[in-house]
Amino acid sequence: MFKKILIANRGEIACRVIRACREMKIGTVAVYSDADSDALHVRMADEAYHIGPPHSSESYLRGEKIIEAAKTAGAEAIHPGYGFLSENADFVRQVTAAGLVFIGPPPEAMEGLGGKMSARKIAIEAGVPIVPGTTEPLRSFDEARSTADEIGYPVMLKASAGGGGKGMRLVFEESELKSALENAQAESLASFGDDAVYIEKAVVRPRHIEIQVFSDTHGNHVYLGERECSIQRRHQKVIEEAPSPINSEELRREMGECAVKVARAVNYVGAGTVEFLVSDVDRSFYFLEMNTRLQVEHPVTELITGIDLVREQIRVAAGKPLSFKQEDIRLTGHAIECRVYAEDPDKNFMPSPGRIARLRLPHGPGVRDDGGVYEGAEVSIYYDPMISKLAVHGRDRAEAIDRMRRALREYEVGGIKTTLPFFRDVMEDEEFISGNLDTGFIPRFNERHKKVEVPQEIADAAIVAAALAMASGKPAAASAQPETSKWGEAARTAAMRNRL
Ligand code: MV4
Repeated sequence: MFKKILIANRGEIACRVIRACREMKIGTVAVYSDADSDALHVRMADEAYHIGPPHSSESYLRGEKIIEAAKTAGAEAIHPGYGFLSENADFVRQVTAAGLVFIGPPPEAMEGLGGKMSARKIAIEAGVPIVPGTTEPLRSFDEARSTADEIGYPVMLKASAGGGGKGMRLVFEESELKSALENAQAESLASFGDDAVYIEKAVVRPRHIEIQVFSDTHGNHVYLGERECSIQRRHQKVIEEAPSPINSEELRREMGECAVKVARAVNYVGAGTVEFLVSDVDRSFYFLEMNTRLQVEHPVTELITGIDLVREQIRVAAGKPLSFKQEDIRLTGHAIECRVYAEDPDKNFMPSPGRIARLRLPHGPGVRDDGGVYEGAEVSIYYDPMISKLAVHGRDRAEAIDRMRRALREYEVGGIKTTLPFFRDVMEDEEFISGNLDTGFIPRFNERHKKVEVPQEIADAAIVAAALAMASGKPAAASAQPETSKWGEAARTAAMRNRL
């Protein structure tokens, strides 16, 4: 077993990995930029190495600096956390070439699953259902038109190099297709330097449900239940829960077995998450992508399985077999996680950096706060504004909601704005409590609470446009607007979410 591990990350996930190492009696090495010299993960680690200026491209993304720190410290392995270099196959190769162990999957698996097109092909090969559509980028408008006729409207155009919804367009009828294709290609080129776009059947009112899988170096692949991640804002998950409110043993087994097929197909090693879209109409599910890292929302899976996923990552990276078999997995109770961001819900969730003048964390039965800050800490402008994840566990979903309400009441943050008030409202919301969730939840919630997610003038126009389009029975007005305008973007997003 390793004697010392370097954590190539910051914030709450760095603190999380340090905790697992401490319990395993493994020494910990933190790395930090100028902006993080007083950060919690630096204070918690046994030793810490400065790796450069605040901007990630000069620090947390500089693989050679991280490897140099690991060698100087005498660390045998590097844990990447999530984000930064956690899915960078070249970094994995550099770590291995330096004689160190990367705590994560092999680079080949990372590369095979990293591209949307190759991932879809792997899923097809593995006999896992994908959304009907192309597995190669569209070569012409005519091909887009004929494919759309074949699969039927509505269709979704997606950037092959894309992620997080960038370059994605929902198209309800042929008249919108040409402009949607041109704009998806333009946005993809601007965002990723690659204008390749493919087409899929649009899954209407989809739930985003993902399966946690774990594989070791002895050919074992196990699924650890599912997570419901349908409550997203701008394609960022904000509330996650396990199990899904659907909570069907059969669906869990079918999706879990598909997730394991994908992992086995690429000789996966470590923690991975297979994302699916699940139609709320008939519960059909479709492979979306596989994330080759530990996810932000891993705590809800840990709470219902009792398994420490970070400890398991470290054991597997050290060559040990998984400490459980599929038949050992028992899901107990229900867990919910709220991602606490330093953002102002009354100002369109814009970041609210600054000094945390007051911090009172919730505690007590079934409450877990994975945080990366302390009272007096600075929330920096340089990094993702998530300051912690508040997770709760109860015997069932109702108890978990009650516990989350109680924890949110106890949670106090002063000096900066946070998303805590938003979560307090969600926990009282009838649609949320019903568990009938889909990816259109937040736009509908905002409607009910008269909060808009985009600048006021744009939001009002977008909602009116979508409402007029709905009233007229025509496709969302947004799609008739110049797609490059912010107005069009906002209207389209609002309309897409309401119509999916
Ligand atoms: C879809 C979809 C419906 N049909 N693909 C969003 C980004 C990436 N995670 C994939 N996403 C989706 N792909 C098809 N064929 C619905 C989503 C989706 C979504 C779409 C619009 C607004 C919010 C969303 C949140 C999660 C997933």
